[in-house]
Amino acid sequence: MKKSTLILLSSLMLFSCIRNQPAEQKSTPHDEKMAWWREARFGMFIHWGLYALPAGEWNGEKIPGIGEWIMSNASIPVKDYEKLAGQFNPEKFNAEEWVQIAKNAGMKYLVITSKHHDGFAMFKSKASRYNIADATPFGHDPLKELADACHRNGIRLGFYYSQAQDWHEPGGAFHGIEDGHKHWDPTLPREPMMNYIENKAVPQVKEILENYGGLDILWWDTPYGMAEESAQKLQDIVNQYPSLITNNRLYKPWPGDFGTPEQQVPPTGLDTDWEVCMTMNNTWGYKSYDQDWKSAKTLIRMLTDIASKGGNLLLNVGPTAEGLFPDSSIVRLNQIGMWLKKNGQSIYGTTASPFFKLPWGRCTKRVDENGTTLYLHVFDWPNDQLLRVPGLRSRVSDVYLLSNDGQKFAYKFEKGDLLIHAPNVTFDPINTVIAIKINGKLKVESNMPVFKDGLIFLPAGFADIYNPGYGIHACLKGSGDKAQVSNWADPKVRLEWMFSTPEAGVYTLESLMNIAEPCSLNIKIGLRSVIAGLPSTAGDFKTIRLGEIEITESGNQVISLIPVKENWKSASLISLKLKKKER
Ligand code: JFZ
Repeated sequence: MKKSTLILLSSLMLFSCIRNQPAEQKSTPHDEKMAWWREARFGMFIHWGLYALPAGEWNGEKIPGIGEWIMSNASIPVKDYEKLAGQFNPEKFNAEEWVQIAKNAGMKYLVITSKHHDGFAMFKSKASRYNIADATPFGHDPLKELADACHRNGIRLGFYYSQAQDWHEPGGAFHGIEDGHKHWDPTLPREPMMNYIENKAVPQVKEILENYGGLDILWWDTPYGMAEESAQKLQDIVNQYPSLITNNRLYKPWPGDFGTPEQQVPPTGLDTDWEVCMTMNNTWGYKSYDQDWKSAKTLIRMLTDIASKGGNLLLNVGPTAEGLFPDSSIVRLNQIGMWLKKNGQSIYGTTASPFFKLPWGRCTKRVDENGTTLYLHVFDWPNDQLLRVPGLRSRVSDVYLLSNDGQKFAYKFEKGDLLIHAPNVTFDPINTVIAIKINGKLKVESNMPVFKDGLIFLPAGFADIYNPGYGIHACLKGSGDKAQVSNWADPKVRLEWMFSTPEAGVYTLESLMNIAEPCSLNIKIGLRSVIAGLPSTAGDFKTIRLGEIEITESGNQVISLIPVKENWKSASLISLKLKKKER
């Protein structure tokens, strides 16, 4: 659920009725346009272009970084990169097959690179001859076939278009242009960016919107060097297509229809519509030797996590130069599809969790004319046969296994929590979905941590982990009392907890941590901050005193732990404790 909603709601009242879209709120034309997209929850991203040919290697050298950036990362001269077009002949490309794989994975839409930063159009274009139909032995337009296959199969279609970066054109942008850097190829003459916008980007965007039977999504990217005037020329075209959905990457200050967290899942929901774009390994465009694949379990839980926060997942595939999806991608998509066939009802058309944090998993909800259903996504099946649903204040009419509604669960209320009797069988080790039918209105009392006897305990499982898109990700490991934030090695990772306190005052801080080498943490609450020096704990978890900090106002707080990057090495954390200091 959204952090801002939470703070607002719980500061208004402790006992609250939380709904994602209040019934009395009328839907606007924007809501109508977004309706299918919000319902869809899961789509496929496809990064396909000339870069699939070198597949991560140039002149016999493995080039680090994401595959579709090889031209820039290996500083390949424009004339040399152009030669790839002469070899591009994806004879095994089969649009129907691609769409079937997406559909079978439970994906409802597909977004494909029509032109990436390398400037090569993967569609037939009159605006530039540097395109797949005119410059390759393949000689025709695969996106036309893909569009037809999508329409046949009821899959919504989006095109990615790199409107700013175009490494092939004298007026195109590239990484570093804003800092005055030069293009790596000195033989490419320079022209004003507006020339490129007017002569290539604008006509090509018109082409893709006109020639494919209507796109559902236009996915802009990396607005490097974009002037508002250029962005406006493109937006004017978009405005002629009122049902077209666009992202927030046309021009930095413009929000578009949805936000695009990249390679990271935000720890809480966002105030806008949003879609996480994510790779299954570490590259978007095909790299032959990137075999660092996320497991199906990770991906299924990720989709669930995102849905529980109200967002979409756009999961990437990088096809080969032959036109095939990598086998490792197909295998994972198939596993996700099998899970969704049983449990799709708990993902499609659902809205965000009404709960603060659930130590054992996630929750999604459905509110429709048949009433309200909560879907409990159990990642860690309870050992003590009790699944606790904190602060549920509604009446309940049924609790059952979503994949088999004959499997009912006994339940009772205790001290304001719903306790579900979970038998000693794990139904699905990846994610078991239990449905709760709510009788009447949904009411949930927030289980945000509150001070008791001048003390507050903030466990790892309640932390919001802010990971960087590109960098080492920290994660929650283990469950229950042993849950820990581990792999906290990248100083860009910060941890935050929300809690509430009835009293302003000075608080002492301590934490149960495992610290590899002496380092320091910047700790912030509101406008106050302290730097805590952390000793090495010699490979064990130890209680570390972090100093004291003043909380200047009572009510809801956010505490942040931010590594001091100069000396950060690696740490794990089990909990944080705050204690009110007696005067
Ligand atoms: C962009 C592209 O550059 C990339 O090739 C891919 O298409 C991805 C989906 O989108 O990736 C980015 C965007 C922003 C940053 C890094 C990569 N960034 O801000 O560091």
